[in-house]
Amino acid sequence: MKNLLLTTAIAFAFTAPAYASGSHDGGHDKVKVEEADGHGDHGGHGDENAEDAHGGEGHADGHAVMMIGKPGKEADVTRTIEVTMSENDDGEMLFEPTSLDIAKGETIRFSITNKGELEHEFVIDTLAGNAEHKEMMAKMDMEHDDPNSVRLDEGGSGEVIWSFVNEGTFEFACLIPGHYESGMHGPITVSEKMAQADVEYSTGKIKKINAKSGKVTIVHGPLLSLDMPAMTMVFRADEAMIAKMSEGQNIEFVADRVKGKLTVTEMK
Ligand SMILES: [Cu+2]
Repeated sequence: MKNLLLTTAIAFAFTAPAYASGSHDGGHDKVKVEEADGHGDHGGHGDENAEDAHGGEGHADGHAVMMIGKPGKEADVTRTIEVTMSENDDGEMLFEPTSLDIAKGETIRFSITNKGELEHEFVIDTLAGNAEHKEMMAKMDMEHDDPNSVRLDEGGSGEVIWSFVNEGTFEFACLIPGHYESGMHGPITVSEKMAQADVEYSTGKIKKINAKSGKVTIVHGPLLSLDMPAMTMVFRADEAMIAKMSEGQNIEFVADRVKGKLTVTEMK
């Protein structure tokens, strides 16, 4: 685990702007498959994809380039996203985060941890691809070993490295029978640019900070994204966020519901 954390930290430290290298395929049309340049590892790849369950999307040379993209290479990773899988006491099965926003051209390392007490999997595909796959799984729970998925025993961790070469709305899911229906799916939005610019900041003044309990009281203007009027409220904030705050400070911030609690997620 320590190793994984360290790797993740390094990956973050070297995270490059997501679309810095997007221009080399500029002339191609959207679903066009990137050709052989840079694929030095043909031999090792072919057999992994030999039994491609997503017929039609596979490529003649054995590289399964799917609508959602293609297996990514360690060296190309631009960002790591931690994903956890778990169950709760209400019988729901959960992914955290619940949705993923990705910029076209990013190669993502999904670092997946199964914090639950059941076996789970993380599969990324189109909605149709997942639906088809789910139907097959319902007939027979088979364990796949495709590069777009990882299946983990309780307490296990693993990763999927994936290059998102097409824009669109895709899906991450657990297709073990019954799990999708219990909540284990969420959207993956791949867009030309990250949706960051859409985030609306609200103004506020920090009235009180309780670092111990991770709470901060803010006298704030309207919270547009949450459809709330101006008032004084208590928000959650993590340690790093609280470290940047001081009482009496005027801030611009974004609040969102994190695990049901209003939390300061961005501040400037
Ligand atoms: Cu599951």
